[in-house]
Amino acid sequence: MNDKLALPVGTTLDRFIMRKQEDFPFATGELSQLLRDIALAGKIVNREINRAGLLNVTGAHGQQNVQGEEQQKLDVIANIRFIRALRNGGEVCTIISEEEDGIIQTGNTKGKYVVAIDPLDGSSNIDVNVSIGTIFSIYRRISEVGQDGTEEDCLQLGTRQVAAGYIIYGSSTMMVYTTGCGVNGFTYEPSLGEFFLSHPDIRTPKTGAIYSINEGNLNSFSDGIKNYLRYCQDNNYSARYIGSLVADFHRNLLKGGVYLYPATKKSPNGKLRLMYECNTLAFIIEQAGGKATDGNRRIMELTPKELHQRCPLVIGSPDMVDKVEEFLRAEDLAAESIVKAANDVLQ
Ligand code: P6P
Repeated sequence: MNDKLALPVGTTLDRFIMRKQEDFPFATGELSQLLRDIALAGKIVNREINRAGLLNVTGAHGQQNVQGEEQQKLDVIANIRFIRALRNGGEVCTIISEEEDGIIQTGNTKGKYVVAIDPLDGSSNIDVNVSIGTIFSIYRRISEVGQDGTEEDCLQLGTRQVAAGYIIYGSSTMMVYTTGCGVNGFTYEPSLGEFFLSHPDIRTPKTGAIYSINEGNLNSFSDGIKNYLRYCQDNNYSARYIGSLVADFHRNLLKGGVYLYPATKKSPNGKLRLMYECNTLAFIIEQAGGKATDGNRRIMELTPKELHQRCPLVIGSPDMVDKVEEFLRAEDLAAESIVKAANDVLQ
């Protein structure tokens, strides 16, 4: 056979989704269609990002989002693109987005799914050509079909996610997602307009030597975090901090490492959002053999109380997350012993 003359191009995302759908005997294809809708919007956003400097869509949009953050033009464009794709796809009844104050009803009252999305995370980096990303979680609605989705549909525990993923717009554009049966990565081939399976069954290394944290906040970190950073430096770890969560997460997922965004004076509950950043990446990292906590509790078991709720995040290789928690527990023990000693003196 002359098959060497025409090497196979590999498995497209569509074909992979169809094959995996067979793993879900009662799947009726809606989730598969929803994943395709997200991939399509990702292709469109990818095109706009790659030409941002030519289309005058870089820079600030001139408004703030509900987070009080300066919206970039591409934040608004990406938000429109993903909401439109999910509305037109028909499978999603309700959306929460980092760029929208309240829940968004798509009008698809028969849609079985709810999506939580950060349409373009790290977008302040776009003007300087640094990788950015889209982060999304998919839940099955709790409320009856035939009506708009509810806030309860949107505020579900992270453990109830049916799928989670991200698209990283970097040196290449990739879509990485899980439906609870492992993590797979697809690289976009613009000349064919297709995502191809390039990173099957991703497993994160049990440990690593990379730590990602904004050390500019050092003075407002707890002693436990400061002691952990000293431990990293004493062990000659590498500090890598891109300032785009998806890019830092993706590197640590593949190479091993830990990303930390602890509580700071400016963000006493941490900066990152539970519903469409922390829960999403927590599902992925756990499916790849890693861990995600708030420094103490499993991220996916934190109770959501509001749409844009923030939480501290420690995520990555399991042994490294455990080591961070060890330093935080040591700090708690030290604090308790000081309080006990003071009480003993006063009695
Ligand atoms: P800081 C981007 O705004 C983002 O949400 C994440 O992508 C990134 O990891 C983090 O914030 C950077 O925050 O405070 O270090 O600039």
